[in-house]
Amino acid sequence: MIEIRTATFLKSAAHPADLPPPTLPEYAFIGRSNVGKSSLMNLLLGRRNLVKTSKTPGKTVTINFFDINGAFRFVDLPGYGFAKRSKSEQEAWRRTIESYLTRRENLRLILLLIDGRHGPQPNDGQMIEFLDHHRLPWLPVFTKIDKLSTTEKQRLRRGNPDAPCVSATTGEGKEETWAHIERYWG
Ligand SMILES: Nc1nc2c(ncn2[C@@H]2O[C@H](COP(=O)(O)OP(=O)(O)OP(=O)(O)O)[C@@H](O)[C@H]2O)c(=O)[nH]1
Ligand SMILES: [Mg+2]
Repeated sequence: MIEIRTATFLKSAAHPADLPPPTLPEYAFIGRSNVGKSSLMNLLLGRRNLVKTSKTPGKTVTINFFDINGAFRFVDLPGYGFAKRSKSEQEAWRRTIESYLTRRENLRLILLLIDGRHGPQPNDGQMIEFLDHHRLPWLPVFTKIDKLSTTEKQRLRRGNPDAPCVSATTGEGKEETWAHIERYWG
């Protein structure tokens, strides 16, 4: 597992023009609002509250960049499926995210987080179609597995042998997720 020497907030971008220069490899986290993106990033980085988490879904509305070891970046993408967003806000979200995902030459891997209790939802399916259509490298990650019974966990793992199952609460799955990320290194 990689040693995290420094992990710092780099910048927020609301528009494609605000993106930092594509000078370092990026690993992006995407998924429904409240699925646990920010919490997983904090777990992987061993930082309690570097990436802001919230009980209120839809909190992250910008693309947030974090510099790790001056060597690569974690990218927190705003969650989808947040019902209270207006049509025009959803449209702005879609444009910003799609432009980032399809035009970012330094994007190495997209971690698509799925709630382990519910499995993929229709909007997860749409995101997967989008990622596959653009031939983008992505990895499913099942979250909140501390909420699953042993039997449910076994079933999830058997059905998805190549996907990490994680809990930001217990730390389970941290090393497994890093191992996957490192396969897309460089
Ligand atoms: N039990 C449990 N709760 C979790 C876990 N990960 C996140 N949560 C909780 O789920 C809520 C949302 O977590 P966030 O990490 O903020 O989720 P997010 O995907 O970043 O949400 P948005 O930024 O709003 O899209 C918070 O109340 C977290 O404490 C987990 O592994 N287990
Ligand atoms: Mg978040």
